[in-house]
Amino acid sequence: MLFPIQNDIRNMLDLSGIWDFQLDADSRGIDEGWMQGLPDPRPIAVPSSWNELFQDTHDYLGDAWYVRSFHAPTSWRGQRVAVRVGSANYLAEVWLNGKQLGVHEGGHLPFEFDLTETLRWDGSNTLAIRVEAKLTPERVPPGNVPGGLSALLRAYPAASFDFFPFAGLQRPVVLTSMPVAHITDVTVTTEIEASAVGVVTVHVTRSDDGSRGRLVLSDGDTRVETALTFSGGEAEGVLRVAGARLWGPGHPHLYSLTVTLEEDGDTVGPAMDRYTLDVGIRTIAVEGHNILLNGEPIFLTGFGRHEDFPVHGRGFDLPVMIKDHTLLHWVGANSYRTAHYPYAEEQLLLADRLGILVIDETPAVGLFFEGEPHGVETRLAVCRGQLDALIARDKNHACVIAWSVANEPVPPDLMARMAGRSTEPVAPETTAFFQTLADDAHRLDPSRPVTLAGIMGGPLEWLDVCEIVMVNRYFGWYSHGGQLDEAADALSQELDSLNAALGKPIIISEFGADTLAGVHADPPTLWSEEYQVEFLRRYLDVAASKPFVAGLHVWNFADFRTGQATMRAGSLNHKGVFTRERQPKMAAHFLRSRWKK
Ligand code: GCB
Repeated sequence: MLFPIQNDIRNMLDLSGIWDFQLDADSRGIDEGWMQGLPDPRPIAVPSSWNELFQDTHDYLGDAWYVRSFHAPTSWRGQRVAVRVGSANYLAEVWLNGKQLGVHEGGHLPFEFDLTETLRWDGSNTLAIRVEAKLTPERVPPGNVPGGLSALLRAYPAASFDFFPFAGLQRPVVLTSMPVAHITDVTVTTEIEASAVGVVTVHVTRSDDGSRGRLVLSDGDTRVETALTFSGGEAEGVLRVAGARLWGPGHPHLYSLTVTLEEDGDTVGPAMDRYTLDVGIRTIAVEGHNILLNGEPIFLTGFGRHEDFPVHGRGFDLPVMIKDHTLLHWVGANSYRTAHYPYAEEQLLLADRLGILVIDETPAVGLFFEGEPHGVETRLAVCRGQLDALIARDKNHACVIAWSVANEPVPPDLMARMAGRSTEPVAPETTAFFQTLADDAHRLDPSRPVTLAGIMGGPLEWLDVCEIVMVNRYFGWYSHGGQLDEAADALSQELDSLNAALGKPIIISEFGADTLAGVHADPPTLWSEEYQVEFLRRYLDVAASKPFVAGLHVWNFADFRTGQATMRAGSLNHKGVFTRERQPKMAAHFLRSRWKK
């Protein structure tokens, strides 16, 4: 699904603003016709998560209704009009003027419904979206899992993941218009030939059976174009850029690619549809222990992040995006992982523009394998759908260097493994689960490597389905607390054995210590700013001694909201090197001193 744009042919109307909102704890809304208007609404901001906005919604995850009215511009008449929702966590049902348009499952990827037949042109339209975010074992990510992470953390709400299950319409809701005969998809891949020729291959699909189109790639200095000839709604064009300026951190050069559909005929006809996107010419590959960007090894410095900020929760927030990217540069980070779900598309557009590398993660966090086999099958189907939608959405971003298909899936005998009582191989059907996801990612996008983040260094079989190994490790926090030299030894040994077993690039994709800003201790003790610095110093030093470590992502960029739990002071995970308000802890200055060299 193409990101909505406004140009001379396509239009968009952002429906962000104040909507009517009402909780529906007893699920009465459908029977009582709330899709036509709410009986007792209160105002709410779209986009935002509802949880931190009102006292009575903090932990509420049941049904809630959003309703607003709008007029469609009459100049759009005769066009294909759709409504596109950037993110509705978790399940959304949409009505226009009382007619049900459809249902969408999954909280962090966009969906759209065609309004062309339902839209009223002679008056006001009523758009209603019912959202609910119940935590259930078969959803992705899951919740209320018996014996899961929530039981371990004893967190409320009982998510099986360590971040708050923010609910609501969290990204913009946009009306789009385009011609009935339009571009349906664009897929760009780039290669570099000897003597700096950038080869940009563009695959375009369209909704009609027209035959003619055009590609233009330009950056102000260079302009390359080629005609497209469609057959069966598809065409491919190759643009060769001599002396191409490559994309990468420090030199995020972007070309602008415009795809135009032209009317058939003997002469070049008028444009029927047009779509423009940014293209960075770069390659990404894995060779031995290295991740190669444009053929050169690259070492990742950066963070796991979250979309999280006071008051609006996971709500779309451009100023915070700019602030975060500014701080990434300030601290010397060249990359981040979209832990633990796809982020807003605007974040990736910024990363393209600023030269930040992104490991793009699906919402598959906290997966588990106990229970009914059909439960596992249901989760696999949801994971596959989400991976498919993620790649469809983000495949053209230069910044995206890998797909992460899961974070810390939990093996059935985790407790025994934690206690060192089990080194048994995992059941082959569990490995098949991740092999299916890795195969899907490779099939959908052969141009990028696949990775997943293991839990406590394993299981090896799962890590081995990917080209890049990600390890989340907390020696010195969840174990070896206060004993950082022992923690560093344990880390060193584990990295060596992972390398011996897998022989792939390893990213330490999470490591960190909860730290209360302003708490100081000498000697450094748990929760103090000094301890966080010393903890990070050990990991950076161990990693520097292992040539197979290809990157370090500190957990976390900023403190973030999570469920209420005895291990989570103030319902926050305090492993941020910045506070939730984006003020630096000592650790941020320490990282800067190491990464800005
Ligand atoms: C992890 C998880 C992350 C948690 C983190 C922690 O391994 O991947 O979601 O927030 O540990 O702080 O416990």
